[in-house]
Amino acid sequence: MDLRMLIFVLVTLAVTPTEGCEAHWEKFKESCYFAYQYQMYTYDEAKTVCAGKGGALLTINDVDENLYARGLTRDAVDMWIGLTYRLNEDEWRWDNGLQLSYECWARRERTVRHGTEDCVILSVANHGQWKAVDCSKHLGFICEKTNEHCNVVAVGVESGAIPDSQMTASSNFNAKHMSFQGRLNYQRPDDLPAGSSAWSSKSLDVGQWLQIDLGYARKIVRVATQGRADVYQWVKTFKLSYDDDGTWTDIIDCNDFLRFFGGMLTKTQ
Ligand SMILES: [Ca+2]
Repeated sequence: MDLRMLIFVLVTLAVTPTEGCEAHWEKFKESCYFAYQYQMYTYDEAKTVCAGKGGALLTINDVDENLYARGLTRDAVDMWIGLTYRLNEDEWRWDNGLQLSYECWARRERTVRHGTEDCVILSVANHGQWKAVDCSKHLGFICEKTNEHCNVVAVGVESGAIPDSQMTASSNFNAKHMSFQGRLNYQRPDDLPAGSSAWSSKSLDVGQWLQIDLGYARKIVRVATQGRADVYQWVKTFKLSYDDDGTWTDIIDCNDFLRFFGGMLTKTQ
């Protein structure tokens, strides 16, 4: 190794303190964290600072993350986390709107909520447990950047967790190409006729649809499509729409243009 290469390696190590996170951010599992404890901010100010850095106030999803966050406080300063009573006046919610999957309230804190105590801290006095305080206090805070694609799980079309009755279509070509056969990697059960593979509409025209009832509101981040298994036939492009209030809404892009997906180039790609 010559000297230039050695210097390059040393510099590289110095400017990337934590693999996968920007400088000054710490990595833990799938997220990057930044603890502010030298300048004090209100809850709203802290939220703005985190957003300005491409993150959000910390959301605590499990006991490991809570212990890690407690370590970030260094037992010195109370820190805001992204938990508030202001989004929904009936319950505590994470600032991203999600419900709590894990809770770590200091003793009696959850039930005792006084007037304006609508925001939550990791409390030093309570060893990192959660405490509700007035949102206008000036405190430290923790920002988190998370990769929302890290915890993606299949909704159940491929596995069958979504039953046949929740897969409907504008039309079906015949009994071998029903809507419920439009599953990824579809395997024909023995009691269905040979040649059963893939959903196909009755006619070949624009406007045919396949509808999946997800059962409850879910955030969809990926859609996979696939051509027919036994014949070279596939959908080239498609659009996506969703309905959670009785009105179908098309997926559009950031410029309000209707977004088309797919563009399968071959039977399987
Ligand atoms: Ca988190």
